[in-house]
Amino acid sequence: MSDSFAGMFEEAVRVLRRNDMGGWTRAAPELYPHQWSWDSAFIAIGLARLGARRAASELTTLLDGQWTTGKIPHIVFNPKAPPGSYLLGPEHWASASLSRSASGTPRPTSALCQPPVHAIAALRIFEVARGTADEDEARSFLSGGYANLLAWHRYLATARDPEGSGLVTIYHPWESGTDNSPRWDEALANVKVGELSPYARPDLGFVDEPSERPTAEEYDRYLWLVDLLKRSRYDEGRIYRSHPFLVKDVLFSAILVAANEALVEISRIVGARERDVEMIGRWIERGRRGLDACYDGDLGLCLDRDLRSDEPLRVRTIAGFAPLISGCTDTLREKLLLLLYSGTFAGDDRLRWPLPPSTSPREARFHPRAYWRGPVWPVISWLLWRSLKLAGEEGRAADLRRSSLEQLAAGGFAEYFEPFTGEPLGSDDQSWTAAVALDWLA
Ligand code: 9WN
Repeated sequence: MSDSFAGMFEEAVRVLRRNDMGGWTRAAPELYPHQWSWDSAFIAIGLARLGARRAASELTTLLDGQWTTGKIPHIVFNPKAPPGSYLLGPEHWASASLSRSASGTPRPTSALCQPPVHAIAALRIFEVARGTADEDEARSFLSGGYANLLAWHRYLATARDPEGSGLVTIYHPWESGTDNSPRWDEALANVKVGELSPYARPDLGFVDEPSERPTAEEYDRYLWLVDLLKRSRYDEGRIYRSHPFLVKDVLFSAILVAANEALVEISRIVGARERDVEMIGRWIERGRRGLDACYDGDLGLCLDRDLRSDEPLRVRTIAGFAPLISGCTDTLREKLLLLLYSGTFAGDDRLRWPLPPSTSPREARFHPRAYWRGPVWPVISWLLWRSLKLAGEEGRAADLRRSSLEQLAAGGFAEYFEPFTGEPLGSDDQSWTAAVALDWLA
């Protein structure tokens, strides 16, 4: 561990212990009192550094919430959370009563999903445990979870990609994990909000300023889209026919490719059938082809596509670097890296640290404090760092890691950071931020 970050590892452990709910971890102490899907995957990656058993239980408790369709819901609820502490509690989603596929889960769940980091996390638990006393434990966790992970990826490759495009369709900005990113502005503008019951915003009580959270207009649309999904009884076919927000998400799709690469390795470790391995291989190829087709030569980025308007969503955000995460040709990687380190992203000389902001500061809709419209998110930095390492970009990966750790040393384990000042924003003691720090420091 690097001396200059002495004490940070222990601090990160303290955050994860504070948020430990007994076998699983809440995403943040107050703002997010439940178990979130992709948060848990990142948390498991961090916990792997403390032992395989607790890291594995982070994922198995999440997988207990899996629907029979294979979907891993974006929230598995905490039965002990104070009522009203999070805007949409289990009673609002009513998942088990509206959909038979959600009825068998021990804890209630939401009905959306989030990017599939889980197989990457599961493999990481094994890799860290390999050659230690935890290896058998990690191997039996992989054997137990393999079928769940395969079912999850199959769900994404089928229900979420009936076109066979290799790209995942999302039904709600929350599914992207990058909720108020300008990626979704145009698609959301086409959603006509109907009659909504009045609602309060508990999230605004847990941050310093409302500008750090999505606006009232955005929230109306978020809630309206959930109402429409409920009316469809969360049935994929009905949603596909009538839902006004259907978007091919390039970041989600790229994470799926990377997760499928991890699943191939897992399938070999657990001795899965060869035809599974072949099928996963086909998903990987299809995913890369789909992402290639989304590359926009003018912006030099990969763009999401609105299926309702059949138009690409033209805005420069971190999601545009999706092919770095999925893996791509050397030529495309070179072009993307040039842009990533240019003044349009991490090379902007006003930045406190050379870390990629969630939205390019050159975009008119960039906002340095507003959540996914500009701030730096450590988990996204971690994903890019991992991709750089896999691509053999050791020097760039090392710099990204160091700058990220400097950011955390100065601002703590915040949810996200103002890119120019480094001010910590959103929730304090955010679990996934502490988790990626553990991985970086171990
Ligand atoms: C809605 C928990 C989650 C993250 C998302 C982040 C934020 C929720 C919210 O918090 O979303 O899912 O209420 O704002 O955008 O990426 O998983 O940390």
